Amino acid sequence: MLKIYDFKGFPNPARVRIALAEKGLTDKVKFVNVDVPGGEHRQAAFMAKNPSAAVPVLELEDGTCISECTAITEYLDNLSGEPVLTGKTAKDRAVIHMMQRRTEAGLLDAVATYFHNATPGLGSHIEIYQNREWGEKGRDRALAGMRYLDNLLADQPYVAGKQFSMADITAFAGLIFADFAKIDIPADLSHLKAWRARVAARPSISQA
Ligand SMILES: N[C@@H](CCC(=O)N[C@@H](CS)C(=O)NCC(=O)O)C(=O)O
Repeated sequence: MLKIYDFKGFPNPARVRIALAEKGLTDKVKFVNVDVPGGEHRQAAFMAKNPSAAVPVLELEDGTCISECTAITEYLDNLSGEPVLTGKTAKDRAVIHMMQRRTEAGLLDAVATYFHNATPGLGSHIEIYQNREWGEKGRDRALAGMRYLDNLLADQPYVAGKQFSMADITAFAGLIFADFAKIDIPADLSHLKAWRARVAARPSISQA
């Protein structure tokens, strides 16, 4: 059986849990809890699976470990049919890849920079180096990322165009993380808020 090492409720694990639910694969994996707040992800046994010391990790039946939500999602997409989250045509695949990365860097990872540097984050035993100024910069980048998405979503239903994709999952997780880190979506970003409500109504989201 496939295994997912993660910590339920955290934003990156949520990306894979949403992808699994979208693909109807949730029952095909065994979830293994990694005590991230307790620092288990920094211990040798877990770092042998992911040297980046981060969850989630997908472990295949032959022992191959795949980290990075995008790589895991690509693997799941190749396992089963609709909806295809990473695109079908050359153009769709490239646009989804681009928008995913833009959203990951400009929103989700920017929120993470704020959370881990300018707030207590996961606690002093985990946050052994913090740079407050860099953290505040992350917050600015996250707010700019939200505004960018709001403009985009004025003209298209989903982050990469007409279809729900991996880029929407990344953006949705970015907003989950923003809530957690107490970065409010600016009140005037109505398109982003409407998109969020639309995506939140998908059955895959309530399962994550
Ligand atoms: N780019 C990675 C990010 C993974 C990540 O940062 N996960 C967080 C949990 S949401 C983590 O494990 N953090 C551990 C830490 O900050 O020490 C991915 O796509 O999987």
